[in-house]
Amino acid sequence: MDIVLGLQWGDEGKGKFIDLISRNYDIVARFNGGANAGHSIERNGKRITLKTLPSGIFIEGVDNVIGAGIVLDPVNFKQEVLKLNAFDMNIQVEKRLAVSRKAHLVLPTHTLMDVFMEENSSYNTIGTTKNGIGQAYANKILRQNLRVGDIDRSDFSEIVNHIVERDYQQLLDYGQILPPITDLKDTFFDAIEFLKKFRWIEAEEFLNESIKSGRKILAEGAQATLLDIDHGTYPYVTSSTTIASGACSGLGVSPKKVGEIYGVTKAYCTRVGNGAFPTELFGETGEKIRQIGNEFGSNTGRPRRVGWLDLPALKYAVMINGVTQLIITKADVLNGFESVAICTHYKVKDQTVVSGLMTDDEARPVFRRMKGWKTEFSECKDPSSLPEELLEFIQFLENELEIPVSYLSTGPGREDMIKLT
Ligand code: 2SA
Ligand code: MG
Repeated sequence: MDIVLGLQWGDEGKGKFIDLISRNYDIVARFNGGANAGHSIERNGKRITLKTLPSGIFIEGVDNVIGAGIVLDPVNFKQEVLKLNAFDMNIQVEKRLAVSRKAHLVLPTHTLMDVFMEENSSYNTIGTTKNGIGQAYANKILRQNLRVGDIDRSDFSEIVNHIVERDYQQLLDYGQILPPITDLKDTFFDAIEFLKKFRWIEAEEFLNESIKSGRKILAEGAQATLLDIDHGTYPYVTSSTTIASGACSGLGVSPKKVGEIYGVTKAYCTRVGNGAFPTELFGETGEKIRQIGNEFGSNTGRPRRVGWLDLPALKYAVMINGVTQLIITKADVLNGFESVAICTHYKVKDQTVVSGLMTDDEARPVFRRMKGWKTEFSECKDPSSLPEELLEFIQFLENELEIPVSYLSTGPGREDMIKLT
């Protein structure tokens, strides 16, 4: 099993990379998160954003799996599937997807509670995607949640009604203005009926049997390393394990079965939501990168914060995940820049820090300026056609991180990806 994951704060272009390489695999499996993901893929010049569905869904012959580590919102899932089936009549998600019976369900009140907490927290507003992710995982940890397999229980509706009514009342007591509870329930149970059309499986059995019979699995990470619940910029993180070990726990596959770990990074940094971002750019350059790079949340449309590449954070992410190959995306966004910068280390008081996550206000990033590159990327099809300055940028990262850069993405389409090694 190989793993693809983001090394920054998400939106590194994992979906596009997976879409490219998934034809080399038999199975693509999502292991964490849920509808908070926004994996954008271009098809015939049109952009489609996947949320809960794995990014292998476009490739005929690839089995897609939603693993136990996922929190699945049936309502959101139904909308996503209908949209995708309408977008491409040949896909028929039902045939290409199987869902773990152990995946957790997001209830409508989880989402409402997420919105309430975001709008009323007095001390740490996270800037969530308001998809009820934290609430669903919290209830999972409390051992109070329902899973896909529970839908078969005779008392399933009774339990859902109990939880939803209880939490709805709590939100009313807090003074929230809410949609009618009957609407919430009807939409939810209708989406549950829809979910019944899909194959529910013991995903860990299926995946391990597949490995035994020589089939190749690609584990697809959502969000990214610096948003990991344990190792990210807590509390400004998501609620799941986004790192390589999350692929093993979220899918039920042993670490012994892991091969390549592809880490995806942009040539610069972005972040949506609150929390530390020491290389953030506030002026004209930041705005320019945001506009050229179309740095807006793919589902929520939120403007993403933008900054220079953070090498200490990248080293930390490579270490935590055991990345074996680096993928650099969006090099084209910096095309034509006179110079680009990379934060090589931090000064914290009189200390120098070369690897780690800087959340300390006193940490001062120290930048290395490098000459920018200028080329016609549409004409660059192999490494030898890349501008020298960009090759130097890549070489610098390879030396510092001690791993090869195996792919470089130079545009939004699947064909805009150059294999370097
Ligand atoms: P949540 O909703 O509880 O997971 O939010 C917690 C933090 O995690 C961040 N987060 C994300 N950051 C970048 N991209 C994400 N996915 C979408 C995208 C987001 C969108 O690909 O564009 O459409 O805005 C994602 N999902 C979660 C979030 O910003 C919080 O900081
Ligand atoms: Mg995204």
